[in-house]
Amino acid sequence: MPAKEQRTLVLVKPDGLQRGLMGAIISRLEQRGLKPVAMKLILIDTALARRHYAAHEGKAFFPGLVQFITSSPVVAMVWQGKGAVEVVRQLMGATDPLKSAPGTLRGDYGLDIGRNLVHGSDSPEAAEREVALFFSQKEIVDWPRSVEPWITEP
Ligand code: D4T
Repeated sequence: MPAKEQRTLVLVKPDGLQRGLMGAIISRLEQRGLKPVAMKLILIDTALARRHYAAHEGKAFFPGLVQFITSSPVVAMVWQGKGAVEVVRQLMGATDPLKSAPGTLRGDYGLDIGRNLVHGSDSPEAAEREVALFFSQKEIVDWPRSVEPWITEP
């Protein structure tokens, strides 16, 4: 991976798949210029959910959060590009869709903080931890993309 690029974990949450918004969410990341390097549809089990959301253990919304994220499949992905962690956070909008700007994924498609459609790592350190939680090294494909010089100046 080029030194100025980052990788980040993105989940299309159960509400995104149930509502048929997986394609719309993926399109937005693609159109921005980020490159997918790993992708799979999975049913998250309770153990993985608790590890992924370990920072929220003990909070009032934690049981509901674990119940929701394990209730139906998600699409787990790794996206790569310049500033990928911050770019994905901006594209998602604020955690609470009611506070998300129009034009963001949550601002365009969501109403409820407990059904906010998409997850993106919130720091490069979190991204590293979360990518390793969901994907083995073998599942991450470092593929060349011919359009690259038209997206990022070499
Ligand atoms: P995730 O982690 O899902 O990408 O969301 P954020 O990074 O934007 O927000 P977060 O970690 O603070 O919250 C994780 C997850 O918990 C849900 N949640 C959060 C909730 O149901 N009620 C709440 O009060 C909060 C703060 C939504 C996202």
